[in-house]
Parts: sequence; C-alpha cells; structure tokens
Amino acid sequence: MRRCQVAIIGAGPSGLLLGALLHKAGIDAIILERQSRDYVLARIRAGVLEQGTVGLLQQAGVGARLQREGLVHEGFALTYNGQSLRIDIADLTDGKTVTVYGQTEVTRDLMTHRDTIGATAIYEAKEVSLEGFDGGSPRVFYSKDGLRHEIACDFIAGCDGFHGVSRASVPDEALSIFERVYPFGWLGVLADVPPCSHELIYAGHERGFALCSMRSLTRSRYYIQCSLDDRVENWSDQAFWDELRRRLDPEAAEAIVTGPSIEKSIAPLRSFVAEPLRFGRMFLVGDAAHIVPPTGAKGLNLAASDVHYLSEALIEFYGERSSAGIDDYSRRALARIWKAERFSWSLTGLLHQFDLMTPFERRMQEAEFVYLQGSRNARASLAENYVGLPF
Ligand code: RFL
Ligand code: PHB
Repeated sequence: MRRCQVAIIGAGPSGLLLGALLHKAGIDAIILERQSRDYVLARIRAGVLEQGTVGLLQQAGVGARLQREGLVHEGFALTYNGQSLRIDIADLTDGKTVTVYGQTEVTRDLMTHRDTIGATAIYEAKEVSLEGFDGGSPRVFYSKDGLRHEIACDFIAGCDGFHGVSRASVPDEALSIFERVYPFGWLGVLADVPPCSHELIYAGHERGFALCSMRSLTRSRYYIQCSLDDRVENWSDQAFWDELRRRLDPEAAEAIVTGPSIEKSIAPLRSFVAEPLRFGRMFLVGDAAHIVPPTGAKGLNLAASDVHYLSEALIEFYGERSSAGIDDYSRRALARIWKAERFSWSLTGLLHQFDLMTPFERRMQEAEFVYLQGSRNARASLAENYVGLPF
C-alpha cells in the first residue's frame, strides 16, 4: 500500500494544476488518471483563459510558454443577424484582458512540469474506487496492468470531470443537483488556416449560433450550433464552411480561409451544479462538480478558481493545522460558480436559436442586442463577466 497526503483523481487541468500548486507548497500528492497521456492530450476543448487562470498557472511555475505563445485579446465581437458590435473588454474593465491558449497546451505544460519535478501521475489507472472519505482514513483503489493497488491518504480531490467516479461515490441523498440540458449542441472544427479576424466573434443568427475562435495565428477553431441528433459524418468540410459563412457578418464571412479540418466533434450543451463540494475528506473540483455551456468560455476558468480555493485551504491545513479553509471551500467556490453559471446561461440564451421560440422571445434577444449596442453599462457588465470575476 502507498501513502500520500492528497490523492487526486483525474489528470485534466483541475487535477494537474492542483498537483502543481500542492507540490510547490511541499504537499505530497498522487494523481490517478483513467486514460493514457496521449488520449488526454488529444481532447480539443477550451481556448480562452482569464487573467486569474493565467496568474495561477504562473504561480504554479508553468507560465513560461503561455507567456511566450499565448495571444492576449483586448476585445471580441458580438454579431446579431449580420450586425457587428465590438466589446472592448480592456477599456470596459480598466485594462483587463483574456489570453487565447488552448487547453491542450495548458495540459501539456502541466504534464511536462510534473515530469520535471518528479511527482507521481499514474495513467491508465482502471476501476478507481474511493472508500472511507466519510471517516478519518480515506483509501483509493485502482487496477493497473492486471494488479489491484491501494493508496491511503488524508484527502481525496475529485478532479475527474463530469463522468468521473468521485461524484458518483457520494450517496444520492447527500447531493443536490441543479441542471439544464440545452436542446442543441456545438459542432467544432479545428483547421490549420489563419483566423478570419484577430479577435473572437460570437455570432447570433436566425440559422443558429456560430463562433470564430483560434489557437494561434495559423490555426483556427470554429463552432456552429447544431441539433442534438446531428452526426459529425453528416458534415463534410465544405458543408461546414458554407454554413459557418451564412451565419457571420459579411466582412467576417468574406475573410474565412477554408482548409481541411484536423478535428471535428459535436459537444452537447449543459448547465449543471452539484452541491455541496465537500463530503468529509473528499472534495469535488472542476467539471466533476459543475458544467457550463461553453458560450462564456468559463468551464476551464471555473475549474482553475476551484483549484485556487482548494489549494489555499489544504496549504492552510498542513501549514497552520487549521481546518477553516477546508470547512469553507464549498461555500467559497459555489459563490463564484453560480455567478459563472448565470453568465454562461444568459449568453447562451442571447445567442442561440431555440426550437419553438416565440416571436416575443426573438424580439427579446434582439432587444438585448440593441441594449448592448446603446449602453456602455450593459457592455461593461458583459465584459466584467467575460474577463472573469475576482477569486
Ligand atoms: P476534465 O478535463 O474533464 O478532466 C477530468 C479527467 O479525469 C479523468 N477521469 C478519471 N480518472 C480516473 N478515474 C476515473 N474514474 C476517471 N473518470 C474521469 C478523465 O479522463 C479526465 O482526464 O475536467 P477538469 O480538469 O475539471 O477540467 C474542466 C475543463 O476540461 C472544461 O471545463 C473545459 O474544457 C470547458 N470548456 C471551456 N472552458 C473554458 O474555460 N473556456 C473555453 O473556451 C471552453 N471551451 C469547453 C470549451 C468544453 C468543451 N467541450 C468539449 C465540453 C469548448 C468545448 C467544445
Ligand atoms: C475555443 O476556442 O474553443 C472557445 C473559445 C471561446 C468560447 C468557447 C470555446 O466561448
């Protein structure tokens, strides 16, 4: 049997970032990941980092490449049925910005850092199960290469995403679940073509939402709203580019450079919160506890703020023998989570087409866009949320 102070389940951004921050504070953690390294790195997900997330990565000692290669953005465009409105986030938030740097790269940097510091991460750990977190001696079991292993620890950090084992190990009656499943998904395409604009474009259109994002000056990431029963196989590259162009303002549509897709996938959209985030000596962190629709670019950033609160709490526990931080983790994290849930839900509602939308609801979307056009206060509120509320 092995022993460590904190057993971290999941080597996504939450688990790896928590591991890096704890290591820096001299707290010994083991990370268990169900998938292989390559599988984790092949998932194409988030692209926009808040300043707070960038700061945490720097604090963890993994900010060097991000600093060199990340693209700092001072604004983005919102378009509605072909009319474009720039949200000047730097001007509206006293100079705050966001950084475009792919989640894949964040994960790669964190994995490399973990190798460099010689900290343990066990990939392809199968049949992970958690026991004893209600009492004083939690245990984690897993299988690897046909053998069953056991880890004894002080705490378990459930960083294992929406489909992980951590939340599933909590009895149903101990959890409150709040959920909204949206009646559409996003079809995403990654392509080695220059972006159509130097800033992101969020486009509301009567044919459905579209988003123009990027990973670098030579790699673009585009999304279009699609129906839930759609399949990637239904979309040739040509059909995707044609549909994307139809939903953009004329200038952006004209500037689209097409090329073969290097990844194409459909993601369903969901809002989800599980409360509370602490069960004795086990904590839920990141997507294991909450999901937001990607419209506000908040998922990865929320995972990072959970990690910030939990790492502070554990550092306080080991450094000062005080449990005040861990006792307050759930409350502190949830306060920020609900604000990001609200923002992501509201931006999703503004920009997507819903089946059975009434003419009144369409006018409400239009009226909100017109309000944003005419009111600096409305734009400032949007910008304040987009750059990320303070931790
Ligand atoms: P992850 O990344 O899902 O990692 C969880 C890890 O746990 C492993 N695991 C297990 N390991 C051991 N035993 C088990 N039983 C296990 N079960 C699962 C999994 O293999 C995995 O490696 O959760 P984490 O770390 O909390 O990170 C959350 C983020 O990944 C997520 O919130 C973002 O990707 C969401 N998101 C976005 N967030 C942003 O902040 N900005 C964005 O621009 C943004 N765009 C997006 C997104 C998510 C998207 N999709 C596909 C859902 C765009 C999309 C399309
Ligand atoms: C992305 O680049 O993948 C991306 C950017 C902004 C979002 C969602 C996804 O709101």
